[in-house]
Amino acid sequence: LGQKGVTIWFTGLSASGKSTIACALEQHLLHLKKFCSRLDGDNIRFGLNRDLGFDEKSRIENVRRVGEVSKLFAEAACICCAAFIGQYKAERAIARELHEKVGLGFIEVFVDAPLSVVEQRDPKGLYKMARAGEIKNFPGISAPYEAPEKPDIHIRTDECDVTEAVRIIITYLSEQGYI
Ligand code: GGZ
Repeated sequence: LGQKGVTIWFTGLSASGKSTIACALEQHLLHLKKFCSRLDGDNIRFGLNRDLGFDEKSRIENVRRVGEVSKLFAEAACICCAAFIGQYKAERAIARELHEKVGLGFIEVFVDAPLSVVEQRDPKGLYKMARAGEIKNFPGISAPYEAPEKPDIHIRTDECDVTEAVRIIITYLSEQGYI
């Protein structure tokens, strides 16, 4: 293929725009005829990880398994776009380490928007339910979200649109020799 495998991990609060950007990036990469895949809650939590809920232990296990699966994709020379909250730094660091110890790339993209903004968006009404105590353990409200201190890429989704976000990531991938 002549393609280097890499995982692009989108981390950020619920409704920050992770899946939206990952989808748009995947489309762009497909147009470029690159071998890519996308993992997110919609295709992982209903299949491979359907036994996992949203308590702290389950989320840690969710991120651990996604780290392992994305590594397998990257090993197969794929550009793997993984969009998961991944609320803990330590868990994201483990995913990175899994990749780097076998020479695979790992790019952490911080999909960042202030809590006030994501709470305003609230597309699924989850923030409202979390505020009301109807769902527990919600990152940003009733559970921590540990933002990356030094993400490889930092995107403020309250300041830039999806097209711009994709452009930033594509430029980075190109500079790093992945595309
Ligand atoms: C947290 C929930 C919950 C509860 C459903 N708590 O923004 P979304 O809605 O579309 O994506 C979120 C997703 C979080 O799963 P992840 O696999 O990304 O999280 S983690 O990395 O923490 O394992 C959210 C939705 O699932 N969702 N119910 N109770 N998020």
